[in-house]
Amino acid sequence: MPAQPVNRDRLLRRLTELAQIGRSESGGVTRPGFSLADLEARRYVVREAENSGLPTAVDAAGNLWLGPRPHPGTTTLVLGSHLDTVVDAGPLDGVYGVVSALEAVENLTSLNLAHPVAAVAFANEEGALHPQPFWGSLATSGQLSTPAAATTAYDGTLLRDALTRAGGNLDVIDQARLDPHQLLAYLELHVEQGPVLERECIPIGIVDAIVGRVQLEVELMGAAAHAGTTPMPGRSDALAAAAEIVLAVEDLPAADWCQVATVGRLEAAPNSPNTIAGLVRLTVDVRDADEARLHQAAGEAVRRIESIAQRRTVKASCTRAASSKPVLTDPALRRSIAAAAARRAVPTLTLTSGAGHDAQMMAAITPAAMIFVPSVGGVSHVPHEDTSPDDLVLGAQMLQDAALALTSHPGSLA
Ligand code: HGY
Ligand code: MN
Ligand code: MN
Repeated sequence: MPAQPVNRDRLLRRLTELAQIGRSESGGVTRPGFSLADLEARRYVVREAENSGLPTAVDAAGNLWLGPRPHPGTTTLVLGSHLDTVVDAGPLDGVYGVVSALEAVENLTSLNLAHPVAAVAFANEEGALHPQPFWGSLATSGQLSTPAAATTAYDGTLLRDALTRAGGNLDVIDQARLDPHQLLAYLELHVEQGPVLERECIPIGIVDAIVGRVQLEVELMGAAAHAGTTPMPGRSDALAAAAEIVLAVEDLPAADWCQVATVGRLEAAPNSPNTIAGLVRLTVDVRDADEARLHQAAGEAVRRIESIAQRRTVKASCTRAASSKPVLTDPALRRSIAAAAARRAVPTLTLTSGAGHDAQMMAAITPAAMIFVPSVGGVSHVPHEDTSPDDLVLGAQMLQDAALALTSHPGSLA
């Protein structure tokens, strides 16, 4: 029996409806992991899946499973991405991959396949509120470090409570860990978030590698004081030190330490116009496709931060909040995706992902690969992130076609 094709109206309706959940005044979407808006989006997806007759479940890490879950006696193909977003995000990052994975499971689950197909929305991929990005996929791949499990959010709330509210349980977090013997592979469909596919007028990207990332949390402790009565010499101005640090981090790629480096988050205290800032907290995001370069660059960032802080009599503390290895995707999966596209005479292009994804965590325990669709203007993590409806539907169809080819016969990945 052939598979039902992707239901265009259903796919686009779900994306439109999900984009209303966590909508901010700017027209963007703000659904940080484990936030109330994130929980509302998860409830929406559960309703949609259960209305299609699919079972749903939440594991100990808060990952939301739609359809059959990996289980003993078989190897399951997992399709997934994430529902949580950054602050003021667009309507597609992550959610497009989850909605398309649900669509594929709905269309394939009734077929008599050699391997089951599961869909998963990984918890807290972005780390926008609880600063442990890739939380859910780190947990399923057994890479979560215990200290991270006890973090508090940027708003001071406890991860433990937020996770419980989402249906997870920190005390038995290991139960979220997947057994690699129960997995056939992992496939993730995602918007490219960059300019390549649009520039080359190619509708389908096949990802060959995903860059690695180190995220530092930096705290600068100076001395708050009156802005008017405190002489310039001898100030211990945490915000002035931070300003110099932002530029020193920005300089790392120009000095050939790494591909990109960004200070994206900065909080000053007391953040008052006529008080010298005594405390600044900021984040450093360093990325590279080479693991050694990545860690050398992170080390150089810390060295520069400490040197600037010392010269400005500010105390700096740098902690590594998260890191992800650069990974290569699985060649056999890439060939499967290319073959699925060729069957529909769809042109493809192979490219590297500058964004991190749950696929790079899952690559630690099972063959993993990604399919990209073009991003209008090459932008993402902004409200005007966009992809044409035709490209969205074609990408979902490619995911489903590749999934069907991989699960129709035993050992298809040989
Ligand atoms: O930051 C990233 O690379 C992704 O959006 N989590
Ligand atoms: Mn993102
Ligand atoms: Mn994403």
